[in-house]
Amino acid sequence: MPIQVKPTGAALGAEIIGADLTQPLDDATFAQIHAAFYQYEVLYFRGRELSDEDHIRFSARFGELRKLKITKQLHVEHPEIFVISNIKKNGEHIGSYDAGIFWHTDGAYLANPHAVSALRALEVPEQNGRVLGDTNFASTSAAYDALPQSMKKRLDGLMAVQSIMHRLKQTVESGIKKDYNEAVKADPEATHPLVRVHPVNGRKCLYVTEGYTSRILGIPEDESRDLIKELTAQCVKPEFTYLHNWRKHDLVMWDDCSTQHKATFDYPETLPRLMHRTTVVAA
Ligand SMILES: O=C(O)CCC(=O)C(=O)O
Ligand SMILES: [Fe+2]
Repeated sequence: MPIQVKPTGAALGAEIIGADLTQPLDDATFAQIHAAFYQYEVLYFRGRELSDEDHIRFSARFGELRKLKITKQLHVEHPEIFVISNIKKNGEHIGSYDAGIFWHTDGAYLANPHAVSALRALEVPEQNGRVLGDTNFASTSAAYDALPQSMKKRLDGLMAVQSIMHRLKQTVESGIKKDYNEAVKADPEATHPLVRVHPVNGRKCLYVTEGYTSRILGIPEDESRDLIKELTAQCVKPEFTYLHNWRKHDLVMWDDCSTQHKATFDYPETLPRLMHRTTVVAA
């Protein structure tokens, strides 16, 4: 099947045109998509409604899918699917309602973090002809490349703590949540290199986010705090970002080593938004 790869023109992201994800992909088509993914870091597919089975089958081509521990927000029939939604049923949200509130990389707090995430829009909030709830993506490889040599040298060999408690603390402090899901307490944090070497394309990527990075090890606490601030600001500079304006049925996938993302909460609660996400475990 001939497909077209159309770069967004931003530092990251490309649209894949002509791939029919409702059918199993042949190896040659998948190889093209795979190569484009590790080049552009974010890919999107639009225009065709996919089932959960299609979504699972396609994303599992990238590697083993993770069944998350956060049981409450998983799809009842497909535990590989994490539900993100502002919709309530019987007074309770049917999925995670605050995913993406801070810049983050999915699963960074795990010893073996996610490699790839694939998010599909089932319902999008639309107002005055515009779909709200964009997702912003940043290329942490482009952000690293643009650092001065002296900073690259300073970062060489540093390790940082990625902590779900750090995120939850900010969520509670900003009044979004009263407390947090018990299940995630089993995996509260992990230590990773501050600069990761991408396991597939070998690019160096800044692994530091507003949401999860609580501490850089081996340097004084105030220096760690300032450096986290400086590096997270570097990552999300407009020149390293791509803002995705969703359409219903879009499937957007991103690299969890070389990108970070943030959701835009600009839509009223009365407008339903429903997303399903699969995640690939790192090899
Ligand atoms: O809802 C969004 O736009 C992004 C949510 C998010 O962070 C995720 O799906 O990992
Ligand atoms: Fe996320």
